[in-house]
Amino acid sequence: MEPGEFLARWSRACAACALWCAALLAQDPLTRKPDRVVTLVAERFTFNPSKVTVRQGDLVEFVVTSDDTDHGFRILSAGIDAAIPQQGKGELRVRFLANEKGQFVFECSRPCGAGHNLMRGTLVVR
Ligand SMILES: [Cu+2]
Repeated sequence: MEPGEFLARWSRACAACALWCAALLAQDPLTRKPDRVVTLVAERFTFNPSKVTVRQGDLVEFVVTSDDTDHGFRILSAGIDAAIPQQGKGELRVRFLANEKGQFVFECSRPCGAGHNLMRGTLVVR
C-alpha cells in the first residue's frame, strides 16, 4: 500500500469514528437533551404535582426543590434515590428514561416527619 493511500484510509476511518461517537453521545441519557422537564416541589408531606404523566420513550428530567426541609426522591423500580436539598439550598436534577408503560410510585426517601410514609406520588407512562 502506498503511504498516501494508507493515510487516506486512516483519515476516513477516523472521520467515521468521530461521527459514530457524536451519534452515541446524542443518544446518551446523560448528555442528550431531555424530552420533558418536570418541575416538582416537595414539602411536608406531599409532592406538587403528585401525579405526572409522560409518554413512553421520553427522557424525563425531574427538577425537584423543597419548600421546607431535606427530602428524598425515590423511584424504586428505576433505581433512583437522591437527596432533595432543603429550601434555599439548591435543587435536585435527576433523569428517568420512560422505557416501560405503566404506573410508578415516586416517594420521599428521607425521614422528614410524621407524614413521611405518606409522601408519595404517581408517575404514569403511556
Ligand atoms: Cu420524607
